[in-house]
Amino acid sequence: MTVDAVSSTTGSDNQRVNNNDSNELSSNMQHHLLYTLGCFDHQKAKDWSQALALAVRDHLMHDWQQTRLKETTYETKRGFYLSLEFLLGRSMNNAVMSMGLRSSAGRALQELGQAYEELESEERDAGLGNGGLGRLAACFMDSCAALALPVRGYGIRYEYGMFHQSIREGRQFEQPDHWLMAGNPWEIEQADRTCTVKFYGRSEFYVNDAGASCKRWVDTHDVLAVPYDMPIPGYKNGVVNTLRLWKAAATHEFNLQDFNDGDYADAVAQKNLAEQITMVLYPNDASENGKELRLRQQYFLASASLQDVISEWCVKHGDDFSQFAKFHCFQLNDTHPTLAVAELMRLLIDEHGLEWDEAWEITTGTMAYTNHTLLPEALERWPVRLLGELLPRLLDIIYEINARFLAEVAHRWPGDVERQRRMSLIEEGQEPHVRMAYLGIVGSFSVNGVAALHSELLTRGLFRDFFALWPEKFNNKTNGVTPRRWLAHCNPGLKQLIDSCIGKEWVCELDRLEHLKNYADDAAFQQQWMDVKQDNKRRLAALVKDKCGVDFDEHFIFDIQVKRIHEYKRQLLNVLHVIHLYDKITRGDAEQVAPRCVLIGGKAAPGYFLAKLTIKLINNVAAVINSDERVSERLRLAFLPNYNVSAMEIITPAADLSEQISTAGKEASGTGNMKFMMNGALTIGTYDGANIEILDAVGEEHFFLFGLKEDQIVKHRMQHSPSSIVENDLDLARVIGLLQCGHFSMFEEGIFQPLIDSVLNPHDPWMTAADFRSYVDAQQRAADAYENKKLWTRSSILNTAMSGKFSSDRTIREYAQDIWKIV
Ligand code: 26Q
Repeated sequence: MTVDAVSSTTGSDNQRVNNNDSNELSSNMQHHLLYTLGCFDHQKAKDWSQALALAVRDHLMHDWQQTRLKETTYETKRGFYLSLEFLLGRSMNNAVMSMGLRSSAGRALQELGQAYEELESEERDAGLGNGGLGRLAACFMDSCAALALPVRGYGIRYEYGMFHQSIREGRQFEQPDHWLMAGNPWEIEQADRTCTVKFYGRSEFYVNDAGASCKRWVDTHDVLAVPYDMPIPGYKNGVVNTLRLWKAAATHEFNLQDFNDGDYADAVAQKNLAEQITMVLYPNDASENGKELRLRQQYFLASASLQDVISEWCVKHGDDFSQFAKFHCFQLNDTHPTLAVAELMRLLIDEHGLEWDEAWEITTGTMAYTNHTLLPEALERWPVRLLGELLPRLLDIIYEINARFLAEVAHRWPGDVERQRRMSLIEEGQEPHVRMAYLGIVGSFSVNGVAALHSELLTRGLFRDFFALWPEKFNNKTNGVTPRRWLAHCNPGLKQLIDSCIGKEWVCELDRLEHLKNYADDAAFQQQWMDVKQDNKRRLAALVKDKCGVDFDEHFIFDIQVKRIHEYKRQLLNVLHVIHLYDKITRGDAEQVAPRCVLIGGKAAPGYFLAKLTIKLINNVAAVINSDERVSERLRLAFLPNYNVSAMEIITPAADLSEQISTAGKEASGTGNMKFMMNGALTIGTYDGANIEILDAVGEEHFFLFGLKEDQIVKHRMQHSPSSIVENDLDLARVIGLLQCGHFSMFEEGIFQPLIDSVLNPHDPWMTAADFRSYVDAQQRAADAYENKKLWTRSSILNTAMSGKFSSDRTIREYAQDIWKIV
């Protein structure tokens, strides 16, 4: 953009208003209001919001075009991030900040009688993900663009994203999230890049023109994949990368055929069947495992994305794939897109005439797999029967990959049949299954975990046999989060304070935050730091009041746990502690209890009984605590409904204490822990996932560590005896007693018994009783520490100062250097 001679400074970002930008935005908004949106009068905030989005989008089109043109010159290698989930949240602020338009947009809107913040909050979250894994993909896209790396995301354009959660009588209810209802100004349909994805049919032998015997996939039911592109702007660097999301549509031929046969109704039904594929995001739910529609989604993404990349390649190189691996790398976000391994083989062999060995070299030279879980029950397996029906040609290929792989195992460990059985891609049994993680490992040149402990546990446990065979494939890439969204955008007060001390460069070089250490003991700076936190706490308190009707007092410690509800994450342990505090206060020990507001939020998978019951417990306990005046002077509890990305943007800056309390060895990494640390919260946490690296970075004095470690858990498991723990711990006994006697379920007798049983179960996999005492003690240390505001603030500053490692820029640099080899 040209620089205008007359500029002034406004806005929270202290950016200069560029009058050209401001005028351009203004006239483009008015243009879009009338010509694109057809608003003749009575424009509502949502209309202005869309008009603003379209005007901002116009502004980045030129950079988008330039970035795209560079990609297809094949001068450099490119990365492709394949993921069933991209949990983007809102796009507006990201785009506006990236292009340095915040002040200009503010001015333009002001002159049109609108407020930027209000329009920003009109945008619906793109909730195209469940939680950590999906949000990680979104942070990664942001970092790739910020680092000007040629990386494209491929995902699914779900019509319905993550469900909306409401709470009635303390229980979770799910409503569909039709986020596209009012249109999505950030997407552009690219109909001319539509491709066809095959399903069903059968594979047959035939003899090709050269007289060779080949296989092909015939009598298929085809579905169209239509791409929708979303811009991913880099932070003030002129780069705009692409996130390409696929929508399923019925093929024209299909309809025509049936229409011509006179079978109108059937044709329409077929159309629906095809379009079902991208209708809804699956919640991460064990009870949903093995669903055919989910498999169709996975293949749909893998096939469409690979075809798209290959067709771009062929424009320049025809069927010459000799250099293909030099220019492409596919990162598989968990096993969800791992059918890509078999699909790339199929495309290269069946559609482009390569020999097996050549195709295999390309496949294993371009695929890289990331694992995100250690829970054995979460590892994906698909029934062979289902694969054979839905994707017969892929099953052929998987069998062939397995045969060749097992020959390699047999060669390495002659006669070790048991090992072959263990490592086989096919799990034998009544109903044989394909082990998707093993397909990912065998078909990739790189396998990584997402935190140091997690990666180590993978090679020691789940993937031990594969590590013995190919140690060089395995590596760690500790997760990170984007500091643009998770500090600069969500915490403008802190951003301004940090900018004023150490300059603005930290936004793209987060290690620079370490300079804040020099201010950690500065009384004036500490006061400013506290003031920002108080403001942020007031902002969250208003949200809690609005959504939960609970009064949060910003002078209390804000103790927060927000994440998916799962037994291993132990929201239950948190509630047990809250009940313990309640018990202490009602017993007359109030003076001993430091004033505390506890906030818990998160969605339970719709079919996950104990997770949903935990939500009910939190709400029932909250109702008792908040209505008892003796207690509510010191203790408040609220469950925030419909926790999502936008809610997190208000929650993170307001936290004093971040709850990261998973059973050691179960949380692969965690990323909420990083967002909280960056915003100056202190962590109360177990020795698990990335908590360990947070602890290492900030030091034990500024972190409340508790609980058994992973190796202790393994040892302790055998003799775990919750009943004797309860016998020897009066506090826990009283908590269980309160639950048991129905104190929190007055008119709902016995409803919490399953939760009580889970704690008292000697085989409790989550070891809740075992960590109770240690947790309560750590909470006491946290409460005591909070009494000394200066020391607490010092620790808070040091947490932010030492959070540099947890920028996703660092993570992406590591992917780019070590795996993708694109820098
Ligand atoms: C599987 C089968 C059928 C339907 C859904 C799923 C499914 C969907 C989503 C399974 C798993 C997920 C998501 C997993 C996830 O979010 N894992 C988290 O990944 C984060 C990023 O690496 C880590 O920080 C967390 O520790 C990990 O739990």
